[in-house]
Amino acid sequence: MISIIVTHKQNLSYLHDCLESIAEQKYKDIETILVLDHTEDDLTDIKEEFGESTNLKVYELTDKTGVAAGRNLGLEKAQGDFVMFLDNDDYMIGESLQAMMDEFEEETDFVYPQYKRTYFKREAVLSGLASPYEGEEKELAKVDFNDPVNYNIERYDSIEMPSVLGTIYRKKLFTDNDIKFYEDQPYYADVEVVADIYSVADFMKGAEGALYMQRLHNDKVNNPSLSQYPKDETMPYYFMAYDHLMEVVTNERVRRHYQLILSYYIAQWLPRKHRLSREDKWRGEYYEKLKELALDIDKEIIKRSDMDRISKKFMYIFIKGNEAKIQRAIDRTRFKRKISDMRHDARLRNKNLSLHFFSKLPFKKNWVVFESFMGRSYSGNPKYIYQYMQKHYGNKYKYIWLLNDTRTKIDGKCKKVKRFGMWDFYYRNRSKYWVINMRQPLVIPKRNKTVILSTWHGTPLKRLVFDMDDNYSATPEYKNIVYKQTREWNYLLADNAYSVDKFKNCFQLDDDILFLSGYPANDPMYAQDRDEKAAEIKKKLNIDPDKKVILYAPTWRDNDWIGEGQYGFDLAMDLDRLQKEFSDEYVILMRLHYFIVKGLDLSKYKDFVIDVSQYSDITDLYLVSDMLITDYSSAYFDYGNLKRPILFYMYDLELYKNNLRGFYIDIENDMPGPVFETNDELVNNIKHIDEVKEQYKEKFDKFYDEFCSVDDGNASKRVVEKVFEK
Ligand code: C2G
Repeated sequence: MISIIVTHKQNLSYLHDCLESIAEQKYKDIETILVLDHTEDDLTDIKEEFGESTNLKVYELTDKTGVAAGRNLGLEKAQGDFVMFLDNDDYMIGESLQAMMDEFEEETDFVYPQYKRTYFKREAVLSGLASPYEGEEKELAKVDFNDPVNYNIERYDSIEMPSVLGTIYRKKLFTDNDIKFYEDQPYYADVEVVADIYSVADFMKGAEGALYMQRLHNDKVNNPSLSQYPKDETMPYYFMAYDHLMEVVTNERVRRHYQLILSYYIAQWLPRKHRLSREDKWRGEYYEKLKELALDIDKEIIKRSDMDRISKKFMYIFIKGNEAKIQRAIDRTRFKRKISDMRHDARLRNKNLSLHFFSKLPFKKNWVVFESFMGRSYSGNPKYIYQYMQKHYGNKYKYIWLLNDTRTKIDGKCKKVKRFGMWDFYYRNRSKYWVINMRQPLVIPKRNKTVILSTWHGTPLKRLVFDMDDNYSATPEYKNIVYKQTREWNYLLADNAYSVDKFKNCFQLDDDILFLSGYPANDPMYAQDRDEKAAEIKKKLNIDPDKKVILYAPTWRDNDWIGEGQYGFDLAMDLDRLQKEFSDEYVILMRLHYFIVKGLDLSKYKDFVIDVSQYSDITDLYLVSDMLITDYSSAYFDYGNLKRPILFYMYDLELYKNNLRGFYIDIENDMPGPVFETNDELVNNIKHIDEVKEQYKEKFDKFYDEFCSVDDGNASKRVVEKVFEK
């Protein structure tokens, strides 16, 4: 029997995936030992769902805590001849147990699986939707699966990576040799045990049909994984682990590999940390210890490694141990790295210009920079705040628009600046106010007195940032960057009380920066001249005045990724059919999301379909249209202000809901218009739009009250009066 040992402290949804992967194994001679480490989770449902199928036995740590203690308790309780450790956030794919058991012969000590890493939940991986962990395939191509040392140890370039996870061991390997997990080692527990195991095991084999998925945590802020803890904190344990390795590892190949890893570590971190660390451990205690360890490293190891020239040079000096030379090398290495980075990166050059020059120039209390959709257009909340300021404050302020294309037409007198060009850095440094509707670039540091007015660009329907499950886009880098950016905001506008609530959680913000103002971009929908304005826009777009207008504004999909901020889009709308049915009565405005870079060829539908994807401001398009068709775009919350019918053509609802994003709102019950998935229903709903409107009246009114009722045409005024000095 195999005793599968799982420890659990938090993340019930992870544990669910993990146990499901055990339950689905055809190999049934197992027991699952779940050790609870003072968890606050309620496991009733888990026990019910997996009790039988995994032969679940639950134990609790009482006077101890930590993964090591949990696994040791599991080892004590294990009744099988074989043991396997599975982390509660990881899972198996395929018939892993069977595949590994098939490889065991009499003398085999352990059988290991293939390891892959992922940010995604099991369902996303199984359905083939989740993109693979970047670089994994390249990494795997370099190692030999059938060579255990190469695959399980030499494959990794940090000491914490080799692990016991997913491997099936003969239990006597642990009991006969008195191998236990080190309970005083909270961060690098596996490293030391792996070394112990390798020093006693003689026969090991890989099972290519077994696959263990290590889930990388995607929320560094609330739920960091080992490598994401601050180095300052984990260093003593790093040293403890390294000392242990040097003590027990006799295999020369493995020793040299660990020394190489240490060299990478020193070359990468020391020049950086030596200067920055406040407590100066990187100048004192840590520095001394690293120097001592480095004395044993053979120059040849560094010479033959794939380190870059700058790192190699640094390490040659470091391992020799001459104090004065090392100090000089640290400064020189840092400088050389900076120069080399700057040579390749114009933004970094400008960043340095900012740091050393622009940030020292006097601060201008009446300068305001505006940026909409990351410089893509003159639109959204920033545009309407700007227009209000122009009208009511005139010359009192200097207005600067940051644009990808400085030929963009902007009303009134303002300075147009190329986004990320040198002048962007200059103006952001000197201006007191930044008015944005997405996220500001961190490469341009905010000065202490800068006020960031984040207006955002929509009421959230799809889950955002910290509310996103482990699926597409929710990588730790993303969460970490957003966390940093949102710390810099001084105000965040919300269009309704619901958004206040959601933003607080998804951005992890305190109450005090949230401002329930309504959206400035929705002001024109309440303006007295809105119909005249609509007629003008209709003319500008060459729309036949006798035709009614359908605006189709779908959102983007995380899995259509092409490049950074760039996505593809497959049209699921049967335009031939719509043309046949409706071209006498309607015109369709085709408005793809600003992330979509691949345009559609609509030439065939001339006069019936007008491509307005490049049109700057969607508010104009709302004004001229008689109905909106969308899918999961927050556009419908804004459009709701016009009280015109909205259709939700959600042709990929299941996929979007379960694997791409998930929603905050109950799609089946609470949408203010029909939700459907086929072209038939689309045609039918358009045909009977008056009845549809009538049918949804009650739901629509409820929706309007909850999401649109703060907007009244005066949001710009409220915002400007609150944020800007009179
Ligand atoms: N938008 C647009 N054209 C589309 C879709 C959206 O111009 N075809 C604009 C609208 O102003 C909309 C905003 O972009 O309100 C946000 O669009 P979403 O489709 O909701 O997508 P996203 O950019 O991911 O923002 O809290 C809101 C979320 O962040 C969603």
